[in-house]
Amino acid sequence: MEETLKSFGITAQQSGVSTGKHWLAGGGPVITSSSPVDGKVIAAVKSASKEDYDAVVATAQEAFKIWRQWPAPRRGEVVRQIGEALRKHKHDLGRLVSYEMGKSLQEGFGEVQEMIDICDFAVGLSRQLHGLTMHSERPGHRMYEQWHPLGITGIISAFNFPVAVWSWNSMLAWICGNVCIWKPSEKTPVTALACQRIVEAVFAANDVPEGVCCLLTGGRDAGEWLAADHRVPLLSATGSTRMGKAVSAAVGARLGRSILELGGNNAIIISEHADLDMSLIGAVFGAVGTAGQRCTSTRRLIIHEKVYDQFIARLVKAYGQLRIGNPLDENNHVGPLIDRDAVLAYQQSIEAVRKQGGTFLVEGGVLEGPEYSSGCYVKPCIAAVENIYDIVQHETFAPILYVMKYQTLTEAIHMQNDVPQGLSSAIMTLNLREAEQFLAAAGSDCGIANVNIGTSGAEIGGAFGGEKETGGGRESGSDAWKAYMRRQTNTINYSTKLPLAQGIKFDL
Ligand code: UN1
Repeated sequence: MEETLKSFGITAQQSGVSTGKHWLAGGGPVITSSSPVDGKVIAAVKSASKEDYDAVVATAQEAFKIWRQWPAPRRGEVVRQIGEALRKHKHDLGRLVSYEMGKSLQEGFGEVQEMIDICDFAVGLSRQLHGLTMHSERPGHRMYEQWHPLGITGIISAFNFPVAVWSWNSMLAWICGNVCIWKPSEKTPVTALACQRIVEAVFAANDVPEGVCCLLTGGRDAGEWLAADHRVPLLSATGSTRMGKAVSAAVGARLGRSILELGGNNAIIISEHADLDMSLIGAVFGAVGTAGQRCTSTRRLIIHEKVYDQFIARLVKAYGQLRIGNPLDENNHVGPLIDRDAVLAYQQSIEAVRKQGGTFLVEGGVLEGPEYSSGCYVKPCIAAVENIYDIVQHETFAPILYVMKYQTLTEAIHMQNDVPQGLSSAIMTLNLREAEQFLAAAGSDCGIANVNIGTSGAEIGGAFGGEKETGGGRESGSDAWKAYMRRQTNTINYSTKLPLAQGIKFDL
């Protein structure tokens, strides 16, 4: 890994605050990043002080004055080059993601691929920031709308997708003409340093002004500075519902804008008409992929009573075949949890499941032995539960899968919706009526609803996000870009009169 760090110019003692050109001293507390893979320290990163923060914001404000005037396709060309650079660094960055975060190497590469994909998407979009034209009710008038850059976009990202979620936000924000200040998770600052280096090189080669791409390593304080700061018109935050509520309240108090992408409690309904082979892969990958630490991870399976026993038998067998261990070894399916706190939360949830009446069909537990010396490796487990249990209503960021039975699809949809979160959902069925019922207005209440696909692994082309306690924000594809711009309605009078709207007469 040392070589990988060196290739990104990352040292063992490193500042984590950058304006895109200069690295500030980093006067805040030192954040030590250690790998959940083997418990070793990767780097000690100096975080931002309030003075660093103010310096970064001041630089970003100046940069915005210039960057907003670059034509959007020219900004897109810079993002195209970032995509090229990411292609070159895919292997190294993917490995670093895997090592610092603990997801499997395949998924580390997949994460970098998402970044490349959003770059490509943003390049095309840079020529398609379309507004509408309207017909004015007045003669000799033209009405249309334009989308203008907004200003500083703050990005708070989570440890589980330490680089991809930043890229969804920043690539769109940049082509939209905004400047970005990124506060990465304090659990994964090193991958953020690597991304910053990659972007800095591309920006330098294109004479992009200093301050368009800022990195602000820090803890909760740094997030609070961004949330309270009226100089930051938009704050996009990914993380827990608790964090999102605090961000939303602080940004809302100053009538700023936020994009929130918070917790999920995602279910797959497995119908009696499902292809069970397909359902098995979807369910297992959804539940154990990234060790259950995606916001889209499958937390609940709602299974038709006619196929319940058969499917559970296959599921239990599949869990028996899972290989848990070093995620950099491609033979392993499941890596570690992010840290020991996460292990504790996993253990507490298992305890709560038992207390509330759940029965384990596959037992969990913390793995021990030299290969698991970081103390972060746990066994994916399965519990038969009732949807209404308090613990089932919560998102535990760990590979704990809840299973439950249903009789009618209406009942299954009710269970699927009957949780506080509303991110991702899926139905496995070959029956057209069932699929359409699931997707209809009275069907899934989630931001993402899939048929014959699991809950995780969304493509970047669609808008990503969810309802209720998931926060309501949308990032990534479709027209999510609109949240990063301000809309302006323009009415132009090219007649020789000044007729008033609504037929009002006002003669002097
Ligand atoms: C997240 O877990 O915060 O759909 C993002 C997925 C990934 C992104 C997950 N494309 O699972």
